[in-house]
Amino acid sequence: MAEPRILGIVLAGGAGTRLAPLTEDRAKPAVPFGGLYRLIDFALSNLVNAGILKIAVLTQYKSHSLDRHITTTWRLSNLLGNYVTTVPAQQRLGPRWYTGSADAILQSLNLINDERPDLVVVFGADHVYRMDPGQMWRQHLDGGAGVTVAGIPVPRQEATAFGVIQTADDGQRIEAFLEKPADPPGLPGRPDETFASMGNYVFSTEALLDALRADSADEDSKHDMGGDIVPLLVGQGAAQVYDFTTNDVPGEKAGTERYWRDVGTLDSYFDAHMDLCATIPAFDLYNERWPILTHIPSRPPAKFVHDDGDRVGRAISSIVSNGVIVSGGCVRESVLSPGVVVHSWASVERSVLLDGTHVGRRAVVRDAIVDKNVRIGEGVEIGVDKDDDRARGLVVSAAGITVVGKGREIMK
Ligand code: ADQ
Repeated sequence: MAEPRILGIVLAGGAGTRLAPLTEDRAKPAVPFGGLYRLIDFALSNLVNAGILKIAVLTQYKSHSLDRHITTTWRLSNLLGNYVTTVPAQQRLGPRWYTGSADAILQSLNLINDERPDLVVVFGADHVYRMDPGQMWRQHLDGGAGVTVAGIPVPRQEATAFGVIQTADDGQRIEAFLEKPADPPGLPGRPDETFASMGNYVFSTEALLDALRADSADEDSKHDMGGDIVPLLVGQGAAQVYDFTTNDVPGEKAGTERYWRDVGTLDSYFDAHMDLCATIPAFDLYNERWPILTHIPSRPPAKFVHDDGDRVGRAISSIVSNGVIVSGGCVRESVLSPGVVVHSWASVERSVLLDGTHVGRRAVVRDAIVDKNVRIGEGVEIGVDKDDDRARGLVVSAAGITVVGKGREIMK
């Protein structure tokens, strides 16, 4: 077969309630990550780097900042008919918003009808990873299935949050698919691990359309991709798995362990940032052969000033974006977004500071996630005494990470 015509669909309607307060006024795919990025940049970069250049991003919940990010950043050349376009919920099939991710696609069928693709590649928007989807759709074409689901082994106790894949003896055909089972089954010979769906699918267009039509007629369905569409195709013997651990990405040493993080909770979001700060990070933002693309704000380079006695402006094991000024404070194992300012004798340790946040003189910020444009006053301590943090109305995560919501001003 000649190169297949492919339409990319990115599901970006998720509310991300477990990331609150970071998702108080933005959709989960729009949550900032890694200093300069938004979560959706990872899925979009993977698709675009693989040459999928017609992409619809289906949005619903609090989509304004997501829409602004996509329309200002992801502008592909119109001349060649390429696009990344956001598609808001529009009540195309009656007076209802999307009831689930499959309904989002059903209500957007006009996009598929316009493009007439051979394959529809449906990716989630919530994960941090690097993947070449080309290897997945080539396996899909070779295997002749209706859908191919990307899978990754995860610890069994974490699999309650995922779709779990059980394969036939050939290791490829999916025999059973359990969406978020209470007691996930282990892998043969590896009882502590489960094969989880990554929420990324390659569909042959006809198989997707047939499944969506059948599902829309089912009154008991929740019209969800993982909960309904994939199990329907599994029931027809038309689903196969793509093992993400076999994916090779240009610029990475063959055999490098695949990194994939669902940053759906405050703790996993925090941990993934700490991964970036490691000397040899498990996820390498610096691989220029498979770049993670985003909008880089035009701000001046980062600046570090003061070196007198106990006042040294520095950052160690940290990611520091442009527009940051570290003026006589010390930053360790932290990720600083554009425009963050850290003043004299302040200490920022194991923290994620989003755009425009200021840390005052002698303040301490530790084990914390601080959203945009927060003012932390002189001498204030955040993340040091968790009871103090809760008393100020801050969220403290299960693992003890303090989270400061957007625009807060915290003074002594
Ligand atoms: P979840 O992530 O829990 O599980 P879901 O909440 O449907 O499933 O989110 C999947 C993607 O769809 C996300 O990118 C989300 O933003 C988006 N989405 C959700 N509702 C939407 C809507 N109404 N309109 C548009 N987009 C919407 C899924 C699979 C599991 C799999 C995990 C992997 O169902 O089988 O294991 O992803 O994380």
